[in-house]
Amino acid sequence: MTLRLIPTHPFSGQRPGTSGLRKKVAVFQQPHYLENFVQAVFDVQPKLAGGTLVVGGDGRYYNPTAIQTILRMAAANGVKRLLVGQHGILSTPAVSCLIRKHSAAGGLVLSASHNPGGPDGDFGIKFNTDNGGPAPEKVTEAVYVRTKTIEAYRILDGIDVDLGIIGGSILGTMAVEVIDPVADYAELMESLFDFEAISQLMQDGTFRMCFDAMHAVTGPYARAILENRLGAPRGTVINGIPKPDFGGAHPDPNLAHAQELVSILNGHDAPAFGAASDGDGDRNMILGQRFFVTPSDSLALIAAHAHSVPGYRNGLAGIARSMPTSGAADRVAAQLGIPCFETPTGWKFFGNLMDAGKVTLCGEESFGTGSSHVREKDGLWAVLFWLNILATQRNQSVANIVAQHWQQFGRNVYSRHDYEGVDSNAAQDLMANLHRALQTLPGQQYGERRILCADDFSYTDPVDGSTSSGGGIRLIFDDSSRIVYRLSGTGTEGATLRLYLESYEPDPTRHTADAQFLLAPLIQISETIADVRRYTGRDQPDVIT
Ligand code: G16
Repeated sequence: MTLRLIPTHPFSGQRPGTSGLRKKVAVFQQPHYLENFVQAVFDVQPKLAGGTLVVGGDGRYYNPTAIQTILRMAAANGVKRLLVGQHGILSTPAVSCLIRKHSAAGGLVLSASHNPGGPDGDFGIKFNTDNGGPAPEKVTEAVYVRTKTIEAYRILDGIDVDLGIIGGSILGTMAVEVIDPVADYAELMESLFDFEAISQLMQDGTFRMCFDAMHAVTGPYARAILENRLGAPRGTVINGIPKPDFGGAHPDPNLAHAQELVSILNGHDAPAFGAASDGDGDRNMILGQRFFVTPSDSLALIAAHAHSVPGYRNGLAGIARSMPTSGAADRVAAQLGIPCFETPTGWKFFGNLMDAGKVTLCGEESFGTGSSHVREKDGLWAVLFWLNILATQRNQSVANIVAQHWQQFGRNVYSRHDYEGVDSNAAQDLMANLHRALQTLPGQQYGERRILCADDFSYTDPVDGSTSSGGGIRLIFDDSSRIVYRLSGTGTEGATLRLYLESYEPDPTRHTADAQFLLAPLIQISETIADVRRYTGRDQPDVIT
């Protein structure tokens, strides 16, 4: 095998977004495009040479090609040991679990998460550091800076590694281990949850659930854990075989894209519990019979019930949520007497807090929930947490559990409106306009509400003092309701405008009303202030969650 130094030229736009570098497949298929980015990672992370690297992806189109390239580049860049999932499959939380368990120097995840796949779809790559979490901004920026001057990359010539067979081989001087993608992760889950109680629930004859893997990476994990270990009947997991194009669907577990699951849970003779996960297995959606649990409420509920789950019985150090996530978890934290941190959007901002032992649970409105068991959000973990709650609260429906929670804490009514594929300049103009209004908005009255403060969210990490700005425009009203405007950092076409709407409803007689109905006045205010329709050219959002 020959080590080659291949001359290359920099590509513009290789700056990682909210979660790694995401582009159309065709962009990644350009000669040297993937290689440049990977070499930049090796260049700014010298400890990968001589260390262990974990590699895997969500099974999407172009994964096999990219993985073979990365294997040869890892060998050429001096990686000592490389762990790769069988068939290249590893969910994002499984990568995090493996990095931590095997003291790896880092991991590369090949995924564009919930974005569609296939030849015309999206591809992505992200680097996770030795704590198992997404690289922090100082690392992603260093990678980006390196991509701007790169002149050559290192790669071995050679034949492909057979990823179909579990076992070891040697590539150059690097040991390659093709591993069972599920085993270590499943063992970790078993250490956190009461599998005995959950399997009794699964087999008591009255409880039924449905898990939609959306043709993505969690299929093998969910089958192994829910069906094989916990005894849920075969067929509990639907769409359980990962497909390169996710069956032509959008592997995003929300009300708009997980339609098959939603119709099962809304249908006749619906199961008691429904859940879905996304392309790379870090997101989750939780449903009851004809009932949707918002991710913000799910975080709050998980926090409130943590004492009944074995892995969390000793209590929570604290909770963290991204800024646009509702304040429901803050109310639980206050009652538990623990801190609640508000971070920018992006799981990478939770890493320091977890490493420093300041928080145990983290969550985001974007269908992400997780804990310090790994350093990524974790879809199946959230599903198992809910199953553990249901197993200890037998005879309670998901809707009842949430209703009781609202009765105790009040309801943070919440919704996100997305305008996708908007003209980038128009979206920038909308945000710039809001920026200019920040000084004049406080004090203004809109119907019964008055704006108390308006800002662009910025964050100082309490652990290392690093700062992050431009987190989104917040308008906070005197009745503690809130509007947030933000541009997504994960889209690959035009801009996606996200509008986050939240109000607080203490009155239990109004708790069952539809969120869009309760938020209607706030939605109107958000339009009046930002002129969303004019800038986006749309009459309504593309996706409402
Ligand atoms: C990623 C990040 C999350 C973030 C989400 C949405 O999730 O890991 O922290 O909340 O994107 O980000 P944005 O609003 O910028 O599109 P995933 O599941 O796509 O990796």
